[in-house]
Amino acid sequence: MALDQDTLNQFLDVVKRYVAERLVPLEEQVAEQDFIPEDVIEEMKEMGLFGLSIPQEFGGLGLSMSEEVAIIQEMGYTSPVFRSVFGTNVGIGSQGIIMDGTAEQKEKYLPLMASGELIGSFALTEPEAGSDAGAVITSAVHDGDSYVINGTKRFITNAPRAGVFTVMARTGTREEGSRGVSAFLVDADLVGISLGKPDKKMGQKGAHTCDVIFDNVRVPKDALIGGVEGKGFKTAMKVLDRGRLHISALSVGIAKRLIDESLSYATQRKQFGQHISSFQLIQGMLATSQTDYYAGKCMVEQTASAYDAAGSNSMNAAACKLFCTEMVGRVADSAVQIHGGSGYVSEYCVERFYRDVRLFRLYEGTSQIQQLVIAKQMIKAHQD
Ligand code: COS
Repeated sequence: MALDQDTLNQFLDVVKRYVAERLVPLEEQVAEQDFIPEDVIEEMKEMGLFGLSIPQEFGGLGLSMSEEVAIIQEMGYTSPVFRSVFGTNVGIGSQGIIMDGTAEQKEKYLPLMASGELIGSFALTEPEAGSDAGAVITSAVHDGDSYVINGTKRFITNAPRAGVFTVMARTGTREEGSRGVSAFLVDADLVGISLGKPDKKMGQKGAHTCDVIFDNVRVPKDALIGGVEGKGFKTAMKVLDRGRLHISALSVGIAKRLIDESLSYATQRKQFGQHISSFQLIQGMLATSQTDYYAGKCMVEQTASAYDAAGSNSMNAAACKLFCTEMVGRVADSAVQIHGGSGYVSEYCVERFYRDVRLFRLYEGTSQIQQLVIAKQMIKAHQD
């Protein structure tokens, strides 16, 4: 544990209050304007949220995985776009450096990421390489003391705010597959980098994604993560293992919010002369959602605790992501159902959350990719 129990409890309390008093009242405005006010971002920086997982020696809070999932569950109680602003710094935008970066790379980037001064973005997906992440065609060609990067990355979260991209690019041949992929730290202000137009998304308004285009972008040799070619795919997979647990915790937090919204509505709304919460068919939906939520929470906390004790377990991280993201989809669907016609209009937040949570079954690996990861590990373990 990075924090003693009292300090962790206090921090959890601060985040919980901040979510309830500051962020929840802003949700509608952010969704409508597709924009998070700068002062909120500044407040989140001051709270240390950008550096949750970054080691203390680099200015972060250095939280353990168990501590991180506890905080992220609290953050899940509000619109997920607030978490998204700092989420890449905590996860996919910084972890490549933390896990595999050189001492110089850590020194250069992590303190700025921990404070939130620098936003890190993760650039893996391409127009033709989504689930098949080992098939990236963005190239990085060695040229003297530099590499020259060319290619297009797609759906890149926080790209418009990013100061540095972790870019997975091919240094080897296509035939080498994932073994020919390397990871680079590419500063966003380099000549040759441009952004596509903002993606028009189904939900998560306020969180921004777009294409990032690299046109003959020259980066120094020491931009290669860890200084070794051909390790980029493995770096990406390790980063995603951790990210999948983080997204699972977020899903659990949102499920809790949706259940509370459903309970509030069901205990106030009257039909047939009674509160609808007195009807067993409504109770059935509430009870199933609560059971789903509790199962997800137990899974996430158990997997995070095992992560702290023994390191990453890809199969269990994928199982958490598969279960928790599907679970929050079911809970959101029931929340809309419990709200009846009101659940379909934007006056009630369940309609927005229903759209927001749809993303979780897609990014950081679709549910089907999680199934593949789980089955592959099962079969391997059986054969070993
Ligand atoms: N940790 C460390 N190494 C890993 C790993 C992990 N979690 N997963 C795979 N590897 C290693 C393998 O051990 C293998 O190493 P060797 O080449 O030394 O044998 C190498 O990486 C290739 O692994 P594998 O053969 O399993 O790769 P596949 O091409 O079959 O792809 C999937 C595996 C499909 C699981 C991967 O491409 C994936 O996760 N895709 C989804 C990508 C994704 O989540 N995209 C979201 C965008 S980011 S928001």
